[in-house]
Amino acid sequence: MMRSDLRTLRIGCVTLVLGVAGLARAEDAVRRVVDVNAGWRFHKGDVESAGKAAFDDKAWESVDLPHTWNAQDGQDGGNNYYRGPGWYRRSLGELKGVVGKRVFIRFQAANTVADVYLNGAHVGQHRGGFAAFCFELSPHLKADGANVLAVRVDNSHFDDVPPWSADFTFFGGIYRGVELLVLDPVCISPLDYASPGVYLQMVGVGKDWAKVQLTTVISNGQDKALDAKLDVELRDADDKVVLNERFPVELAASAEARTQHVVHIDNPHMWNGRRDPYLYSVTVRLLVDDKPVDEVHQPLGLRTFGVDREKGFVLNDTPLDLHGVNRHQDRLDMGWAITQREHDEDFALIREMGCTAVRLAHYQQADYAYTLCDGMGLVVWAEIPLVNRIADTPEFRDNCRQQLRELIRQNYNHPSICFWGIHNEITAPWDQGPDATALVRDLAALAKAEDPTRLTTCAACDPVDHPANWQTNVVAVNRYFGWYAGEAEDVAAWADATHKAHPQTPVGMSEYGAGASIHHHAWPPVKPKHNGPNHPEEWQAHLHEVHWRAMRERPFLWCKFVWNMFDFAVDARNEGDTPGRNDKGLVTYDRKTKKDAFYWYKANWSDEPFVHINSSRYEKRTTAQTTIRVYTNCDEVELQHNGKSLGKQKCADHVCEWPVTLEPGTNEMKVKAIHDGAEVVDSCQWMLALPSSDGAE
Ligand code: GCB
Repeated sequence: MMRSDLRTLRIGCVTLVLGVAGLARAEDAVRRVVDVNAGWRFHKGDVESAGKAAFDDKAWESVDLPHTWNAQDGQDGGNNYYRGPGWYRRSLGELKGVVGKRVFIRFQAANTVADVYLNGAHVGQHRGGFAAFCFELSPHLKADGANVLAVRVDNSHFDDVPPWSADFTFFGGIYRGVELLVLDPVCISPLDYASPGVYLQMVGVGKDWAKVQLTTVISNGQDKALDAKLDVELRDADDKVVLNERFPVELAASAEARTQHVVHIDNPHMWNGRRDPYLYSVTVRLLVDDKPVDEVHQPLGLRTFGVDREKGFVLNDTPLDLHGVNRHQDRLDMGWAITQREHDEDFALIREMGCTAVRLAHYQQADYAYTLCDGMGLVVWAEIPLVNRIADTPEFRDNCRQQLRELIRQNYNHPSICFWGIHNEITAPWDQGPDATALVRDLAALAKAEDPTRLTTCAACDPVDHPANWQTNVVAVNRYFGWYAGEAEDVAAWADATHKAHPQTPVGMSEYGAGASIHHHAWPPVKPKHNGPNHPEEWQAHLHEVHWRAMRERPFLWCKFVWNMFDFAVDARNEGDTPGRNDKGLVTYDRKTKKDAFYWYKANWSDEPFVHINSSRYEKRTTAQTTIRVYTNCDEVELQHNGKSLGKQKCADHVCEWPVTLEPGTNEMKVKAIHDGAEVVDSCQWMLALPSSDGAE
């Protein structure tokens, strides 16, 4: 129930002047959303009285959001990046007045604990670095004079907030966007764990019908009971209205109502993964006295899914092999403060490689990332940051529960999400904490209570049989054969044994991989020291060849996720070619270079014709005899060496190999294939300098 202090600000005229471009244009919309990302002042460190309205911040740095204070020190190694408080301030300009409006502020994320002040008053605190959060500003807004917003964000360690420890940098700051919502006193609530306030759930499907249950959270900020209406409009992918229904709703005075209605859709067009990621759009409009006072738009994808212990993932009654990558959200020189442009680039690469699924590890990612997956038809595993070490306290458990609720409620309507991930490697012997079984059991039950339609999962590690790893509907395991332990070839026997040992639960592969530098090379590939300075690209490609050959023959592995799509920052690491980097990506941290292993997967997973010469960056050669290897999804490839054809080859299993004798000096290598009448090519240059007999090159 909402308290009656949700009164609206009743002042003067109709315009909220924020000193930001764009607001005036938003005025006509039923729901006004104002981006307040530009024009902030920032100070790293704590400052007494920085929350006060009159505080002078002129000397502070000017920044725009998204922003992090760790873009450099979080990626340069040494495990010494700044973890502490930082302050942001911004004027919302002079408030000329908002007649009967309520104003909310919504942060898409800030890491880790954020305290929000308006005009010196503490508006609210949010604990957790990855979910959106929303506070109502109305009671603290001033009718005249500037309205000053101040936000203290702190990325220190907090005993009650996961993650406690993990293999990635915890970038501090307001690293996603912030917006103001200017709403009517009677509105679809933005305060239900900062969710859209509308939940769409497919509750039944037949040959030519589907039934969708719509739950709407409505906040009545008026101190009188009201009869309102909900207008539900469903449009197909061509923007044609296919359903429009109205439902009466009764709203008690100064209270929140949760209403439920069911709509029937004739001849539903299913969301079918990458094969056909068909989306409807739903508008839920709230009417008072038959006038629209608020509206929310959400995607709707209709699908059924499940996991079969033998066949793996099944989408709309047809098996679909879930293969793809894990993705972290950071980027060179930007940390987590990325924009839609970077998300677009990341997911274009993931799509290009031919993934059918993605694990968005190890925390809630931007709403926009899940939106891209909806549109591309990628099946998503979404998760909370319950990684490695846990605490056994009620406060820690409550925060896990809060972060799980936020993840689920905020992302409920993304059809791409089929799995809620509860934890990652919390039984790790190298980071031993308290027994996590009770916590995981509690969280798995909460996920089911919040959302009975999705499956719960986890990423287990040794000891895999620990009961904390077996509390979810399906389980997956992180295994680094051929890197941290054992040989790459061990994966096949491990998969068979694990499948057999768990007759009740489907098991998948949540992580596997190897580090690789585009500057380190060795042929033939030799297994390097995982924490050593030399990480040859060829070993990574070899390891992935072995893994994929074994896994593709095992449909019972319900997921197969490479660790990782991109190199990422771990300030505590020092290995490979760059301190502070985990280099297990198939693409470099700056997204500029696709490593050879990227093309191995593209050859297996994508129909887009290409040829790719491996080791093309292994430019300086000292032995004449070598093998040229080409990854391709074309049937036949021709090789030219210094302009001379070495013949065509049928490529077995996406790999063509030719023994080559390099010539002293420049060796121009060129491969080409014809696919559907079109030529695809790749080329590179290698230099051979034979060591002289006295040892000098
Ligand atoms: C894991 C973790 C992941 C690490 C990865 C690695 O098992 O889940 O967070 O980054 O191993 O590279 O060691």
